[in-house]
Amino acid sequence: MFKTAWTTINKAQNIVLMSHINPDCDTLGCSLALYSILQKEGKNVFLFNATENLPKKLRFMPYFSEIHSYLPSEFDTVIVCDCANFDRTGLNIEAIKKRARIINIDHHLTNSNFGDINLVISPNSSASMVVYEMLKQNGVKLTSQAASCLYTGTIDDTGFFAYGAMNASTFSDMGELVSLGADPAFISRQLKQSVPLARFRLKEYAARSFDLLRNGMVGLLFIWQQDLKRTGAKREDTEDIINLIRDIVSVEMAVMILEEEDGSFKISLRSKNYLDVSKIALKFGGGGHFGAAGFESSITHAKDIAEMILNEFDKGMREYGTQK
Ligand SMILES: [Mn+2]
Repeated sequence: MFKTAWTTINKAQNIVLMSHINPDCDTLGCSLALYSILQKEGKNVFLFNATENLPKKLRFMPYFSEIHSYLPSEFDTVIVCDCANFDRTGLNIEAIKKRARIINIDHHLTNSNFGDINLVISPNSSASMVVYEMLKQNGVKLTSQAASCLYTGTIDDTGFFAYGAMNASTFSDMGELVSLGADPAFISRQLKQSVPLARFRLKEYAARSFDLLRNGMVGLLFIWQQDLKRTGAKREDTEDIINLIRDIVSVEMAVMILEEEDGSFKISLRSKNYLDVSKIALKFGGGGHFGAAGFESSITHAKDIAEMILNEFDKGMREYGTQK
């Protein structure tokens, strides 16, 4: 599988690298690493991301400034990174399929195998590690920029080696990336010691406003547009808030319901030990991993979404109880 994917990529001449909307380190890590390598191999490569305002925090990643929110006029191959389904790119798959071959590189359990070639390895710590494995197995020499990108994607997706599908080779791979030029201290500083004041204020709001339900096993937080306005926080500042609630000792499932600018909602789910939140997300048209998943909803009342999720929580916990 690793060979087929790389052979196909090698045959291509005009390649678009796609990452998911509201990108994180992993989706950018994959696409920027491949950009670095394919450019060196003499390909025409183009970085696409549909998000208008990319997270400023990730500006330190190599080639970040070369990401475009439009497509080039010509391309024959598209590589989609870290997307459980094609919609995550913000584009319509039918329109792209007419123009190019699609290579799907991912690690989500819920990946829909939408590509012409699907390099989906799940469970796996990150999509960046899937890319690294592909490059290694094909004897491709990494640039230091690529090593840095893949390290960043993995350290972030594993919550600094706290979760995700890790094994001994995750650690040896990370060691290899460091010897190839990734700088752990620099990357940690960029990711950890870079909290904007507005994000800090939003955390303070979250700590004050969440609800504990089901004997403290469920933590529920609503973030409304007015909360973002009041604190000055941006949408990207909400991304790790849910983890604060998950980390409370009694909490098994944390739920964050974020009101989007257009009045729709983004729902994030986290779990700890028993509950597979990717199953819940999948029911509502989303996806993710065992302990971290999400979906979008255009329902009018956020309270109704919370009610539906709580029902799924009860069902999930009952199921777990009978399996025990
Ligand atoms: Mn990922």
